Amino acid sequence: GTLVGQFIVGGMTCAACVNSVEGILRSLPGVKRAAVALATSLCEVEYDPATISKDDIVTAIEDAGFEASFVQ
Ligand code: 9UX
Repeated sequence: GTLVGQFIVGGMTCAACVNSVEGILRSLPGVKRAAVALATSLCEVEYDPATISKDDIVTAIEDAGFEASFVQ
């Protein structure tokens, strides 16, 4: 199955940051879809919880140099 999680991503200051975060997320095993909105800092990720957890997703965003928190 899949879940759709929403995360707030901090530290994105230009459109290339959005591409960077989306690229990182899409490269993660278990992530099926990732979309980041620069204006709202909201990031929606469709993922398979059997493969990757929401905490893994937060950690991957933080490892790329941004801030991240799970919303719902
Ligand atoms: Mo823009 Mo973001 O020059 O990591 S790419 S600030």
